[in-house]
Amino acid sequence: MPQVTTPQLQSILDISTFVFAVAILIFVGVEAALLYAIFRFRERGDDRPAARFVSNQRLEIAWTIAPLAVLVVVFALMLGAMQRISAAPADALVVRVIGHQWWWEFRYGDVVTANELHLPVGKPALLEITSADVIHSFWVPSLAGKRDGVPTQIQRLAITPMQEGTFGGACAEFCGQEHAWMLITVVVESADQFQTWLDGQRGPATTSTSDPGAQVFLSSTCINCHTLRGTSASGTAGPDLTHFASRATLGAGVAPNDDAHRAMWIRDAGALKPGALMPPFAFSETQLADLVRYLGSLK
Ligand code: HEC
Ligand SMILES: [Cu+2]
Repeated sequence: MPQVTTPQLQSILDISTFVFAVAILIFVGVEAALLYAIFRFRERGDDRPAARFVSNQRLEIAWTIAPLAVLVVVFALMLGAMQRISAAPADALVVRVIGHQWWWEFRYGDVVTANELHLPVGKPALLEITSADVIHSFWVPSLAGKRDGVPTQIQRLAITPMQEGTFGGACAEFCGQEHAWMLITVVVESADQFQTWLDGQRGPATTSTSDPGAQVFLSSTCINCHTLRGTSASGTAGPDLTHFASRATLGAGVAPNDDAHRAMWIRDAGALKPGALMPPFAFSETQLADLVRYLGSLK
């Protein structure tokens, strides 16, 4: 059986189980009628067309009404389930989820982060899913169903996580070359841990302009595409890096977030993630080392 960790998944499982049970009943009923007809009438042994089918108005009405009734019931139950998986109480935690080629932006009010979604356990969250470019699809199978991120539209997905832990997900709509490396990490933690995390993300970058790594960053084109809150870097084409080092991976899950991979990423992001929309950089070894260390300090 699938692991069900949210009431929303339970709604989906309930309706699937019901439809499956109805399908089994129909299958058994139809097969039974078939076998009955074969054995009950086998001695007729008669292949005149009229003997094979004699019109029966009552039967015809019945087999028109019965499937219709089944579909109406399933449709009504489904409307209820759709409502339950996309609605949340007014005090729910609202997170704006924006798909980009090929990474995820998460906005908690004015707190902006990427690729790693944090949620407090036991509290309803309402994701408002959209896209900055093409159609993406937010999918974390252990927490909820899929929901497309469509440019200019907002689609809602409710998640009430009931278990702490780290849950993996992915973009589920083919969105270009790096679609397969557009992973999602969801960290479900206690209310206290979540608040600590959120407060940490809210603060400005731990930047001292005298840091040689900060100088490399702020004097390069990095600032056109990345934001470091509290500095002049305010680009939005790439992930907000204000608290980049608090994330476990880089490039939406393509590599662990450590010094070696940060260096590889800056030298040539396309070597780690072919097609990534970040250009390669030819820094000197010292500049690169300073930059990598600095990025690692952005907790
Ligand atoms: C043309 C825009 C552009 C420029 C210039 C640019 N980046 Fe990026 N950067 C991106 C994009 C887009 C991504 C996301 C790529 C992906 O995951 O597919 C990214 C991702 C990153 C990441 C990984 C972030 C994460 O959360 O996974 C780091 C670190 C990074 N860039 C650092 C830099 C540094 C340092 C510079 C300057 C030397 C720089 N970038 C210059 C566009 C840019
Ligand atoms: Cu995508």
